[in-house]
Amino acid sequence: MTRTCAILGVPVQTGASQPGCLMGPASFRTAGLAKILSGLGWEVHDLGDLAIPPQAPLAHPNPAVHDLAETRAWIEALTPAVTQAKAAHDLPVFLGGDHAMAAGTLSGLASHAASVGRPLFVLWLDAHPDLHTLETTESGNLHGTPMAYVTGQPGCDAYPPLAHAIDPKNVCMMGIRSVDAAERALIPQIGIEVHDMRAIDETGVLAPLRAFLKRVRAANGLLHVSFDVDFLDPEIAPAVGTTVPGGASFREAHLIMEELCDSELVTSLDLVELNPFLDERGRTAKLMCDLTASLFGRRVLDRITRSY
Ligand code: HAR
Ligand code: MN
Ligand code: MN
Ligand code: MN
Repeated sequence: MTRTCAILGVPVQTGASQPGCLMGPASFRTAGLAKILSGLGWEVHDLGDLAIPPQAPLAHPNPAVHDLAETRAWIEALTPAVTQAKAAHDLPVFLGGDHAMAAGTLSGLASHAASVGRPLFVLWLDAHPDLHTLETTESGNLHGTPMAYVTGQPGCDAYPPLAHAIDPKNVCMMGIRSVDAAERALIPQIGIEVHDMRAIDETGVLAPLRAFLKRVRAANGLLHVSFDVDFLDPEIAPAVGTTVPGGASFREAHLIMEELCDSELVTSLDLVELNPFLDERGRTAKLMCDLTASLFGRRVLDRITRSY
């Protein structure tokens, strides 16, 4: 049976410090994402771009916080749209937009997971854990907050009330290499599994990924992958506002996508933080599309057996 994939554009950029992520969905479409996925045998439904109405400013006790009303509105618009997109398609792809988008996609997916009675797992590919609350963020850039919100941390009550929190023990982070003090304290406290770049250097990506996928399978979980462009090394992916040196290589990233494909466990995907204004002749957009292709079944040679 043909598997269906939805594409939903989410042109949010107010969570970042500089403009440009607004053009993310257009850049993915220009790079031919829909055609690539349909070429791999998927039935692709492009749902267009989500929008929010203009917002009146909303103040927060933390004076660093900016564009709070916009992020709130995106979460409110996304939550039902995402629940619906997931209910109707095997593998919806949410095109950011900055990573504040994940506050809405994960809130919507958690509701969907609750409605089908399965736990939601999250593979978070990022240089950053995005674990700030609205109280701890020093930059005030709300793309640094989605993981705190969706795991139900106190300090996010200026966001819409969360119907279903995600268990932090069901989250696995890879690629992490820029962590602020408040986030550093929170990680062991809530028990998120974090494989920083040093750990990746030591073990490679495959061993920790397989261990996580084994847990997802044993729990009959849904698996959401949240892929921040800055997970990748800036040498291969320059189109992001928050580059951090020492990121994942071309092959490490493809290997993760290939293994995810073989696992057949992935049920939704975020592609976030692409800032086309900073790209070089579309190369980051093209790379993100090729990585997505690996997740959707592009391969050099067929493999017969799963390796775990
Ligand atoms: N932790 C830093 C801050 O809060 C940087 C956050 C950057 N976040 C993203 N998404 N680019 O991962 O400002
Ligand atoms: Mn459809
Ligand atoms: Mn991020
Ligand atoms: Mn990041």
